[in-house]
Amino acid sequence: MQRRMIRIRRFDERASKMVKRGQIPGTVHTSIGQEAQVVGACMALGEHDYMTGNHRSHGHPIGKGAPLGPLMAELVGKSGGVCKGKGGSLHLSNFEVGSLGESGIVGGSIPIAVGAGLSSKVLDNGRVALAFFGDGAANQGNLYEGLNMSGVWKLPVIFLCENNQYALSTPAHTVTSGVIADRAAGFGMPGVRVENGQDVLAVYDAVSEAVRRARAGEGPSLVEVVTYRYNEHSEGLKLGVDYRNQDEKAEWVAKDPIVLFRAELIRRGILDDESADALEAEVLKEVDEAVAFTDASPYPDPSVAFDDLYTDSIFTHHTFNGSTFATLEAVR
Ligand SMILES: Cc1ncc(C[n+]2csc(CCOP(=O)(O)OP(=O)(O)O)c2C)c(N)n1
Ligand SMILES: [Mg+2]
Repeated sequence: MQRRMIRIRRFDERASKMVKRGQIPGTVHTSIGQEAQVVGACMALGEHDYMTGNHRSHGHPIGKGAPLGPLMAELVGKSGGVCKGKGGSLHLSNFEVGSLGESGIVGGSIPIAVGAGLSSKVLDNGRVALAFFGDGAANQGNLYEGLNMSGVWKLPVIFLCENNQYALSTPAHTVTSGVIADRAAGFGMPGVRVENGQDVLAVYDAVSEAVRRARAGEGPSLVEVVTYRYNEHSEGLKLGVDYRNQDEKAEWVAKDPIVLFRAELIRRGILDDESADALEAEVLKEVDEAVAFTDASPYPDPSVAFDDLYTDSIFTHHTFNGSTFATLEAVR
């Protein structure tokens, strides 16, 4: 868990630098500060389980154990990337670790996870599907259609709300009526709120119970994890308004999930200072190697620009990559 949390932190820090230097086109959305929520949820899943993400989703495949090189190459648009460089930061999928895809449409990937859950039920293959989405997405209609349908059919789906308390510059409490987790009751399923989303074990325990239920055929669950993003909404984006109270931010930075878990591992005698530092150094090396892998990978040849792309009238340009592939995989 600690290794994967550090991988996410260092990978996203490097990606942030690279995007500011123009080495990654567009922008990237980091999960810095949210690592416990990401890793706790991903590690509660089994190797063959599915998950879908949103625009903030490099951390999800890393949390599920994916190697860093092909992910970094994808951000840069290289042919060695997980989507051969055509997905980029916002639309990558990584089937090797069950990541069916991200969507740049807020809330867009929730129905994909429901579809994957339906495929598991039809095929009776024991796989569960977990949809990651934000507090902003929690107010999209897609979620309620997904909760209802998966509740009626008792699908093995986990709805995982990453409540980092902001959607861009909008504080969640100004646009959210009631408690997100409590909405599950309206669909006849359990809703759990993990107040300390900076504690990787607390997240792991809550999601593990939802996974157990789903696998046992007891149906879906909604898990809301309260967390905080330390960086801007997306790297290089200056929103021009001071929408976050700096004292509030400092409070959450003081609850850094990686620092907290390091102390816990040392307290339990699983690591000592030396081995904890060694772990940090190993991960930094992995990130350097991921960048070297990316540098060595060529850009895709223009002749393959339209290979591996599938379109459907219901998809916009945003969902070209991840979601469409995901639907195909679910149908298969
Ligand atoms: C349907 C839709 N509406 C608006 C946007 C613009 N947008 C991109 S990210 C974002 C905020 C999403 O917030 P949240 O769901 O809480 O996720 P977070 O960025 O906090 O992880 C918005 C409004 C979009 N991409 N898609
Ligand atoms: Mg949010």
